[in-house]
Amino acid sequence: MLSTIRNSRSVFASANRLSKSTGALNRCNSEKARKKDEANYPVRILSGIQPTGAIHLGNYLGAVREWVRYQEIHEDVVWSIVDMHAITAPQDPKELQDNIIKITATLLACGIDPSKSILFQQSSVPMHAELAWVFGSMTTMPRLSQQPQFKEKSEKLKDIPLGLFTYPVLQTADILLYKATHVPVGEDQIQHLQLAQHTAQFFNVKYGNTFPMPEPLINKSSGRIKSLREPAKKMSKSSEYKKSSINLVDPPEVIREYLKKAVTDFTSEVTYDPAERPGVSNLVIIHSILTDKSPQEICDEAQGLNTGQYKLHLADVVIEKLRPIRERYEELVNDPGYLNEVLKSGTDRATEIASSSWSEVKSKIGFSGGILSRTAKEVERKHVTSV
Ligand code: AQP
Repeated sequence: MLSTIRNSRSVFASANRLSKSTGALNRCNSEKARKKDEANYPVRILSGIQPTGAIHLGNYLGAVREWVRYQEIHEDVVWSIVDMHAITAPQDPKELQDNIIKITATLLACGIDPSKSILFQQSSVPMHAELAWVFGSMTTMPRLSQQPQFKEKSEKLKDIPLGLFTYPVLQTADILLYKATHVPVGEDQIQHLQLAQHTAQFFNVKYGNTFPMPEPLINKSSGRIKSLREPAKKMSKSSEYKKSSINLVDPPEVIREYLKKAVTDFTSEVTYDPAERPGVSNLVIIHSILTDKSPQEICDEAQGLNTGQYKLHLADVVIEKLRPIRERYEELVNDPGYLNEVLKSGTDRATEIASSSWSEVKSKIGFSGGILSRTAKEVERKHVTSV
């Protein structure tokens, strides 16, 4: 059964249908190109997470929980701790280093298995930066200034780092360096993926077929979990409000306190209405995704509870669901030797794949096989003449 799933692309059918419905993606991904891609490139799934803080419920329900599922149904999966992306916002070096180790421990505690996945730290494979330079030379500034994340994040800044502007180019390099065919993304990342598709297409036309056309695997939960303090915004590692997110490894008393303080409204009933009642609806959606029940089922079960009582009930559910992750995390985080070993082995495996793509790119764009091979030929010619 498992091998049938592995050998087919059926698991991606629903995500592909979603991507097909996006006009621009459709243009890039003609059915013909897709079929050709399927023949040329084996399925490889790749995604990343920034070590900008502790993994929260939004990251887990929107991404990491799905990663664990992909790992179980497909053998070629690559997860990256994208520290190079993280430094596009100011980071304290000591904290960044700690976060990388803590995120590694949390991912393993969530079920990422290094024997089934490649898990590595982005900056330990320098070819990400090298390929990003190549792609940066093929990308225009108007195209980059259209990227929504840049617009959103730069709005708040007086001095905008260049890295924030070129972030999507590095993301393109992350994806294409591994010839990833599928990329789990939130809907907010669709345009970044379109840039990766555009770059792949541009490169393939100019230098010959080199990269697959990466397709999004859209998780409907991505970006859906909102801040507990500002329910109009997504739950975020870098929020200025301390009680806005629940981290997977938060102790029970913290989870209880933060949920108790979650912003709701003056209606005491528990209903699901994200437009009119974003605060309580966010709690319902967290509950619903965690328990694999529909929001309606959650509201039906909560009948008779006011929002204050419901928050305490939800806190118990969240604490119990996260307990195994927290306990495993505590064991792992006290074993930095093992965590470093996991990252090192992930780096070795990632480097192997990346080196092959990077040599191919270098040779196609004229970075290798030039001076060196000519010199070798000249030497050979001289040798033959003198003999
Ligand atoms: N609130 C969310 N709900 C659902 N999914 C979410 N993701 C992030 N926030 C939510 C998904 O988590 C994955 C990893 O995200 P990331 O670390 O690469 O960056 P991000 O999306 O910018 O997440 P944060 O927590 O908001 O980080 P900061 O504060 O550093 O920008 C992605 O797949 C994302 O969709």
